[in-house]
Amino acid sequence: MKITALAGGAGAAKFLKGLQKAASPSDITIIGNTGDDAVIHGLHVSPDLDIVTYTLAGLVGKAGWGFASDTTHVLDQLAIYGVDTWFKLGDRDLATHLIRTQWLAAGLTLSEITGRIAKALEVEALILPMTNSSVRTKLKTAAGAERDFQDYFVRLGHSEQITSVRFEGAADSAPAPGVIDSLLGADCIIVCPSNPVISIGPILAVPGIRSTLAQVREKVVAISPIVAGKALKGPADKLLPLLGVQATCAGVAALYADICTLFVADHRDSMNRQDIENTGLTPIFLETVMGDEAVASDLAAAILSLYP
Ligand code: FO1
Repeated sequence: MKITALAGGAGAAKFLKGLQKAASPSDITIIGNTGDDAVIHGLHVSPDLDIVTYTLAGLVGKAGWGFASDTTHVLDQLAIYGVDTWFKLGDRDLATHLIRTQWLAAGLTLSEITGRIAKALEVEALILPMTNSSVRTKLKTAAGAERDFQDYFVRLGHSEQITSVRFEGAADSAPAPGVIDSLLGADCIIVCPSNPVISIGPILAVPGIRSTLAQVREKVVAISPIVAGKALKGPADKLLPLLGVQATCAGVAALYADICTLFVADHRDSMNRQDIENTGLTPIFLETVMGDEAVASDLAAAILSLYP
């Protein structure tokens, strides 16, 4: 069974680790968000692609990003030189960004580089960036400033009130090679439990991706990242109202109504059944709070069983 997944960062990666257990890894294609890519200390960082890669390789750190047990000698030395080191890059992680930046300068595409890194870390699933072009998530604050994604998310701890989000460069971007084919060729497409505004939003903003999903929506299932009106991690609950929906699983269902037919919400939210049905989607209530890998693989297996 061929499976394609749309993924943001840590929430998606936890689910994908379970999916890798429930299915054959070589049958999995992951389309990753690159809207939160950034240039830090002159290096190209692709946080969501790396989070997924390191997690599937079994190497991710406790925080859900970076390598486990990494050291910070380079950052510590930069701090001695007076450099602001708010974005925590471990030494081994820096090697990834160094080689990515070198390979980009040598003319390789982000797809090729992502594939090389995954292969080196022995990840069998195919990880594709949503696009090889530059698409950057920008957030407008209530005070009128426009923030780069990592500035808003990490440096300022997503504390500011946001009035709008845009994806710079999206209109002129194209899906990376293999993205559309993987959607058309999949038996099952899973929208991971990632932030619909800033993780899945940039992927859907790449021309051709949303329209292709709409075309094949009978085989698309989305998983709610909102449980009991709260995002398990990050600012999804604060950002959903920007798209005109409530911060509930039914609000997320409304955003995905054109691109899927099945909608997985947490069993704690089963009182939202009617509201989800009102969006036209069929709700399925499962345990989605992935406290450990077994919950993630059970969730993945339950979802795959919907596509016999
Ligand atoms: N998230 C943080 O909250 N603080 C950090 O210092 C940080 C560093 C970091 C380094 C490499 C990387 O790949 C990810 C990193 N993240 C960090 C996570 C990242 O900013 C976000 O979780 C994603 O961009 C949103 O999915």
